[in-house]
Amino acid sequence: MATITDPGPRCSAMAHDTLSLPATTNGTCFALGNYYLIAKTGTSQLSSLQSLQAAGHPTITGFSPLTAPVGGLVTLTGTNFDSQTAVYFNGVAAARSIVNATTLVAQVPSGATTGKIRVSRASSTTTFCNLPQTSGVTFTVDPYCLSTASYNSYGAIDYVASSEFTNNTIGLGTCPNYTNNTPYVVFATAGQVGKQIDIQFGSCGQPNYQKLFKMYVDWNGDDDFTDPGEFLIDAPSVSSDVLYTITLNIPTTVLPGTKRMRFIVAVHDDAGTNPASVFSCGAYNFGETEDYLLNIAPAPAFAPTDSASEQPHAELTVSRGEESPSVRFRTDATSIPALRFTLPGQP
Ligand SMILES: [Ca+2]
Ligand SMILES: [Ca+2]
Repeated sequence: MATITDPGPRCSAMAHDTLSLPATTNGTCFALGNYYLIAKTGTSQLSSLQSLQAAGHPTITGFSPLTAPVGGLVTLTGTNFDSQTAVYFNGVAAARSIVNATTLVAQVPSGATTGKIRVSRASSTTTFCNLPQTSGVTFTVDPYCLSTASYNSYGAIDYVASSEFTNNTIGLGTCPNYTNNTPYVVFATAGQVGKQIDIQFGSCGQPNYQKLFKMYVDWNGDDDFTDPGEFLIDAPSVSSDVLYTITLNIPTTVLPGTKRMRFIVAVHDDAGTNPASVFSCGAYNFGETEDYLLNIAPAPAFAPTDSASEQPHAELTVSRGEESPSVRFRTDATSIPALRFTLPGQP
């Protein structure tokens, strides 16, 4: 048996303690209660100590999605999640909802920056040793504002296609609140007139309630959709299962490069979701926000003079299906339970 008397510089924040343990490799980290210690002497018995290491302490094994904006939700998987589990995004404490001992949902906190996600015991000030309390993968904070449905039902974007890609989720039975589709890129040229993007909405297996649709592009690349000309389509009423075509005219003045493009479909209801209450940022009750990228190439050196800036920036037309199928208005949009987010130690 070796006597451990000094936790060493790697665990300098924790209380010193004295206890007897089997001889172990110099520098090995192991746990006792809420404390971690580094062995200072000994050369063997390492394997017999492994089971001690994670006792009671949370570990993180993965998270999804890999990127989200401030306010977005990230599902963590790991071990020993309980009411004492604290979550940090690159050092910034986050509210979280414990689902069970191996799953929790954390909310990206204000002030979070891109970096690793860490879990720990809320009551512990221990500097952890070499155990996996920190994600191996970096979490990226999306600089764009959160736009999301609060509940996953009644409305979604099921199909988006351009000449570059087809993103078809019709019939998959999924009904996400937000989808980051920035791996899908639409290519266009500054000044181009009539770039087409097809889009279709769905009802998540529910009745076809009346929905609104809005489209934004961050033309000047400053991570928002609020500059003049960035709010492109404001369609107060669209239907499920109808193929629409967006006809997009690219401003002649836009600088080359990738631009964020945002689609929002939101179900009309009696709890405040109407066209006047849905913006490029924020939450609405039912529907889905999807983000894509638009890659703008420079205008040709000798572009025609009939400038696209003279044209409307975008319009939405029915491409296939009924223009005015029977749609209903939601009147029961209340009382769906949501995850409850708290910081450890708060009621
Ligand atoms: Ca979708
Ligand atoms: Ca902008």
